[in-house]
Amino acid sequence: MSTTTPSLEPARGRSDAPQVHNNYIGGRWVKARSGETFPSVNPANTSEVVGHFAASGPEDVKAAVDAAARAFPTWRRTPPPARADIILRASHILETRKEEIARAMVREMGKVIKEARGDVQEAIDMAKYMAGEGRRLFGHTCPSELPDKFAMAVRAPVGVVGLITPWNFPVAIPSWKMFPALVAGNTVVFKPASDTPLCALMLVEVMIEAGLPPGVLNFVTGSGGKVGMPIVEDPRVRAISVTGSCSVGRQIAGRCGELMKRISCELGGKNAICVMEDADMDLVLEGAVWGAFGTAGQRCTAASRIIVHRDRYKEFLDKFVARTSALKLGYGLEAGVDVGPVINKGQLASVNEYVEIGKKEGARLVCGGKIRDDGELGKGCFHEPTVFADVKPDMRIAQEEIFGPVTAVIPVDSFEQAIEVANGTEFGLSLSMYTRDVNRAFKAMEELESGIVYINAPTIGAEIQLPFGGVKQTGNGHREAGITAVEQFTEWKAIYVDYSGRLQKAQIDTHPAKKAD
Ligand code: UN1
Repeated sequence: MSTTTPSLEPARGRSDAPQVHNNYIGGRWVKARSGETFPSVNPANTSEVVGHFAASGPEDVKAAVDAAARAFPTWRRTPPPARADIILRASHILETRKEEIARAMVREMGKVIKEARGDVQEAIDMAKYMAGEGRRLFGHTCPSELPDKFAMAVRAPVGVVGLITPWNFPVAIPSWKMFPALVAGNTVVFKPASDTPLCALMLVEVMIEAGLPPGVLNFVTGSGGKVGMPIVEDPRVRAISVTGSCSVGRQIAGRCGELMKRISCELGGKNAICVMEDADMDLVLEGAVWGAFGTAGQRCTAASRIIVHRDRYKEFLDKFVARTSALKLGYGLEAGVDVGPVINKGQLASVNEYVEIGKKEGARLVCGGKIRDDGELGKGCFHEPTVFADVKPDMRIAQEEIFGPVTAVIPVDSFEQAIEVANGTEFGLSLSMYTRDVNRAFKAMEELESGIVYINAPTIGAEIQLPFGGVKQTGNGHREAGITAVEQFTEWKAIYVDYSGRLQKAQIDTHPAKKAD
């Protein structure tokens, strides 16, 4: 393994003007072959350019896959604990740069500073966990049916893997994929969302500084069509891990199916908090506001439905609306701001369209509902935190992922009905139950159809040591994080060692023919 570590990108930090940033391929910062760039802007003030990034195409992807394929044999043979040492160093560098990266994240993605720090912390946590994985990567042994024969299953890396990541957790989610992929011995081509390339680039810088050899991690910015799909198509890329919208996920998964390629998808959610008549209302309110409007509702796990027992419905609604209308919208670096902008103008229009749909469907708009185009807020993509009441479970605003600060409050008459409504969407990422009844809590854990269940906590707040992912249309059966994270990035190899010195036939020698046969 080469010990030379390439320097940080030379262009960074030399002036106040937005920098032009390159791809990182084979240990070098290189321009897109086209020579073109695209801007990344601040969603709280769209006239502020955060940086310019390489508008790459298939030829850049090819160069990145070439580099990853060249680096693979050496990286594969590097002992996992040595690979893990680099990831552990990355955790320390992330700790040192946490505030700087978090502040860049607020500028580029819009979430408020406290949450941005949490996003970077999630990557630090993941780095520490995956560094430990370097000394586990457990396989298993089992007895052979024959004497003098040993049986075991070990993990092998898949090869070159393509990571396609979203903008809503622009450091955390790449880390969920990159760290397990690397510790397991794969080399990586990483395409971040075009709304948050700066955050992704900072993570790449951290990995370089931590000592990752050239070619092991390659970074290519650009559109899904010109960069994402060519990564999927390249026959040398053996696995794809994507987090994004259902339509993108379906397109990629479909193509990977045809190409017989490993694919793990983490897609939409229509998560719900259920509030039973015995719930602690203060706890519910705090959780519901955080679950629905944290990250301006732009989490796969956001509580976009709140299902409330009719006995507490009015009380909940009045207090929830009061708390929601007190939330302060604004730029996430300013003190006292609770909710930032949505990611871009397209998303703003889409959120507002759902508000119109909700009104037309006959849901009662009780809070918010408007795009803010006044004053400072008018410079960015701000949408008021919005609450619809009296929502029917089959309305579109109760079925489709909005990915913005809009939540639908649905009254129900019983615990059983709450569970039925909670389960009644095509998604199954995160569901929550507020109750003080231990029997109901356990029943809910059993009956809620989702990859993540919370009791007396909102739908957001997953920790990296447990599996993350969902059922139904949320994904295709994979889980990120925790002990499951390495599954998508390793192949099982079953190994039999026969030390008997003779040919032993499984299934046959163990059941010799009877004399009469
Ligand atoms: C996402 O919603 O896209 O559980 C990821 C949470 C965070 C991760 C969310 N730890 O809300």
